[in-house]
Amino acid sequence: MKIQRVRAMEILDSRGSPTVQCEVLLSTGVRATAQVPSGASTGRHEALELRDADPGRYAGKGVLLAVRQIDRLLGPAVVGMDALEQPAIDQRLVEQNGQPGRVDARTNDHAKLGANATLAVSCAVARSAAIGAGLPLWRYLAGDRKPIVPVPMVNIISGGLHAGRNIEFQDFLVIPRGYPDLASSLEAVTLVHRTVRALLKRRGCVLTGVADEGGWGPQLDSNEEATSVLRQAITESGAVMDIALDVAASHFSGAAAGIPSYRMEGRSLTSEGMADLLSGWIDRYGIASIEDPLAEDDWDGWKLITKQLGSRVKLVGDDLFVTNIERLNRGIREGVANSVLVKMNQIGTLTQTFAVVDRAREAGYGAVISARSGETEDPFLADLAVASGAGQIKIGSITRSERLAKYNRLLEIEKWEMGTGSGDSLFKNNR
Ligand code: 2PG
Ligand code: MG
Repeated sequence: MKIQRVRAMEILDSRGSPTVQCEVLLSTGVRATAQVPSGASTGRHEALELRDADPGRYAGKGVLLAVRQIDRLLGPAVVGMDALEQPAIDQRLVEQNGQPGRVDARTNDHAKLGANATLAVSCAVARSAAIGAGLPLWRYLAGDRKPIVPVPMVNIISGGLHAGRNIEFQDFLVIPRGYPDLASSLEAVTLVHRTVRALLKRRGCVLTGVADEGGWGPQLDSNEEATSVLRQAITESGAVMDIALDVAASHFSGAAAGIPSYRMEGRSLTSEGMADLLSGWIDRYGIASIEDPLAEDDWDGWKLITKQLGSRVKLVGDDLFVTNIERLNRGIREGVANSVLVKMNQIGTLTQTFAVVDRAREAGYGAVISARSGETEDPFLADLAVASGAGQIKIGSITRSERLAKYNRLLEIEKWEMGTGSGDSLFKNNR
């Protein structure tokens, strides 16, 4: 199945910002597209997202340069290759940076090309290969891995950069516990989402809409208030849920005399102070998972918080690891965190993404496959999550169709495509 033509265009994402769509045409006539997402609370160590910086278009956020990279460089570099050879294709894409070497074994920030350009090609090639092979995308991507319908962690209340910095913490999420399948767990999640709205209204909060990922973005007095409202809503709705937080601490951190500090609610906390604060919430509110409790370069703080809380909760590195195998390896070596958030566009190719999930599994770390705050209607992420066997996915809330495209695809995989023997649902083991 030779790649015959690759082309790209600029489209818009869920925030109305430009992003990249790529189309791959195979010699067999199969045609497939893929669209890439974009973050707002991005980690400093993420691969480059190439934007035009032309103030005359989309306030500098146009992606015509990335489109041109595909049309003129990346596309021609993979034309003639076999679409089934994903690792070789991803390696060829990365090599276009002028940095030859194995894709899966080293850092690569896609400095010249833009991870938005390489990822669009990588995903469009995979999708065309799956179609050509006559397989569902998740089944094609899984290879030897055991596919699993993941448990979602679902955003209900938003803060931080996704909700106008109303409160500092970025995501207040729920993880359904004990439901027999994804369908029934999502039904329970929608109840919690609605109950939170009712509770907030009772408290006199004005809700004029939803935040970037479809969760509520209320003006509350504190981060703890958001956590407590969420717990109350879970109880009132009769749902069985754990709470997960994405503190996204990099985005309100600083340093005083070289010592990391966290400015929240009018005060400044040390890394130890953050660990103590969160420690007190774990049992009080039933918290099972905390993402980025500390900043992306606060390795000493992370070591400490992992010692203190690592046996009680999942500690997930997002800005910390940025889906980069070298940073994950450092974490594993130094006893930092126990889970990794996996975002394809933080690293730029599918092969590198899978390498991180596989490495995490090998080291006994958890992995959560994650969307970005700026998303498209492309459901690729759902298939990736199932294929990876990671067992957990984070897509945002259960409103807004760029999110639902993924949830609905997962429902479809669960209901129609995962016949007995072809895969597994984590829900069976999660009761
Ligand atoms: C995160 C993501 C998704 P963003 O921090 O985990 O919630 O946000 O895509 O803006 O980085
Ligand atoms: Mg995060």
